[in-house]
Amino acid sequence: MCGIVGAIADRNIVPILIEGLRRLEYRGYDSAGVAVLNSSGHLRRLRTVGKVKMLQDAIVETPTDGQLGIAHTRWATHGVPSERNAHPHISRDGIAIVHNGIIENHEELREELTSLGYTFTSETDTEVIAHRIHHHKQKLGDIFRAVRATVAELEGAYALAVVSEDSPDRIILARAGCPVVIGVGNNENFVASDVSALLPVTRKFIFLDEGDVAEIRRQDVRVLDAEGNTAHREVRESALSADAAEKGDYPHFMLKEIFEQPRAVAQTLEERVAGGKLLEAAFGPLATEIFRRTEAVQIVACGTSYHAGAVAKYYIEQIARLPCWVEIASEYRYRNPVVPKNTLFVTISQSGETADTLAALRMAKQSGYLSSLSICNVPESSLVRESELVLLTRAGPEIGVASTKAFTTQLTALGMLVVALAKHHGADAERERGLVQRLIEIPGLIEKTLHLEPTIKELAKRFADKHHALFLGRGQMHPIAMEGALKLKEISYIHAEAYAAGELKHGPLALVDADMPVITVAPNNDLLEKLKSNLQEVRARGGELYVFADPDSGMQSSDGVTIITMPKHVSHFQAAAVYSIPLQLLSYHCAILRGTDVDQPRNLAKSVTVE
Ligand code: HGA
Repeated sequence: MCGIVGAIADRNIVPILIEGLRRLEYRGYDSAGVAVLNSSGHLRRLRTVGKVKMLQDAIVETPTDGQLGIAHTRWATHGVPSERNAHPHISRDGIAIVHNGIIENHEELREELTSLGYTFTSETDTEVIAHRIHHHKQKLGDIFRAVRATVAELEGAYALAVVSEDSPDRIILARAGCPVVIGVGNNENFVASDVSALLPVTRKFIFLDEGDVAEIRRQDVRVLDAEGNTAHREVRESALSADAAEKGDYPHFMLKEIFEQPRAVAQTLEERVAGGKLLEAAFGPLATEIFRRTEAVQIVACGTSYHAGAVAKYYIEQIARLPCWVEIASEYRYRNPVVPKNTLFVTISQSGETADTLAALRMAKQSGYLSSLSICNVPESSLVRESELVLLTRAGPEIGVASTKAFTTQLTALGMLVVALAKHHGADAERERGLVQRLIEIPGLIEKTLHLEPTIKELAKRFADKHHALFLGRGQMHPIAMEGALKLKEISYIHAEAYAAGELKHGPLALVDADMPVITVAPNNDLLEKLKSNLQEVRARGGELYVFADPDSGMQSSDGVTIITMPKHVSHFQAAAVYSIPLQLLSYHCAILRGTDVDQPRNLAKSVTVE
């Protein structure tokens, strides 16, 4: 995924730009570039394909320094990864821009600019923005006003940083659908797409709102809102650790990663939803045509990713009204499946190197599927390279072996897939807007749920000496119960099983007694009353019940029944991600009490690259 860094200071800013890009590397990219205003007032641009290290080497070879500049790591959406498509893009008379996002009306704008005599040197959607700014600047005379006139014409999503040779004292920024943050320094200011890029130089940040256009100078920041009024945006202090691969103040990576989920989910949505719409080009240039033709979906994955897929099945069937099947990769790859016409093959993997999933994809490519889509956290992985469509989760590096933020970002990415499929199969713009809004609310709901940690820590004391536990759920919460049981097994080594609550009476009820805690997730959905009956069956056999319940579920704690109240207003489309949080916290605290190695549980590896 693209990253932006910019700086204006009284010192050479090139090392700041490079370090910033390096810190954004985990997001994935294919090329990198800088544009710096040198001491003679000219923009010097360097771009390279590959790692930031290549750009660093190019800078050593062609010494480049200056006190104002912008830099970019590109993850191509329009035009192949190449030097000429890498950002910054330049227009006549020394205007340079870097851009994150997708401009949906770029073809129209390109045609108009071509007729005005502009020459294009790249295949990107971004280059139209550079020329458009130049075009407006000729009439308006000022770079800030030219950027404002340009963004008014853009459809899609963007974060922009713009510099101009004739304005050597400022960087212009704009945001719609993609984040931009201003880093505030002493007699120097910075810009980035993510605070982590700027942590070595400042802890003070101003977050731009949707539609804002801003300019930063050495000693000044000016922001205009979408209506063109001067806007006051608060300066906030970041509590983030300067090193993302450090535990910071957390005792374990797993706990840190649990608490990173609001941000990870929000990042997964960035650039992909804007103005109540899903920008489906984020899945790849062929996405629209493929989703239009999709008549069924086959999902294949392993472990936690399989559980994310199992949740998606419910949503794909209920919301997009398409048949969907989910299977464990190690089983799927040795079957000889019959593939219905126009079936989309979806793989899910954190690392993108999971051997069974990769083998399943390779087999599927010979089996007559419509197309392949991977949902993955590692942009350079084999799964991503070998799939036709890709949607990257942006969880950042996940170091704890037990997956947490990778899971909720997978659910988010699958939520976007559901919206994309629904759009082509009957959902109107109103429905799309509603679903997109539900997705956007998930980070806030997770944040609220994380406040339950002290309660769950206390609760864990009642589990730590148990040998077995049963997790129950119904509908899309059944896979969440499975994920809860997997987490508890993985890190606390307590044997745990998950059942669809309606299955209890067909066998597992025989296990229930006072020593078998039964954990249930109970959002307020149309299966709630059925679930309550199943819980009565447990209680009648002396089982201890722990229920994470919606405030409107009507359930209350009583003898042998502990109700933990979840945040209000969690809708059907949000419940899976939100209700997985307390189960992660519960397994974490059980593991702590049992003294296990939380981040590296015995016998397990993070990326399962063997069969
Ligand atoms: N559309 C631009 C930027 C891509 C991007 O933001 N990726 O995350 C391009 O293709 O260069």
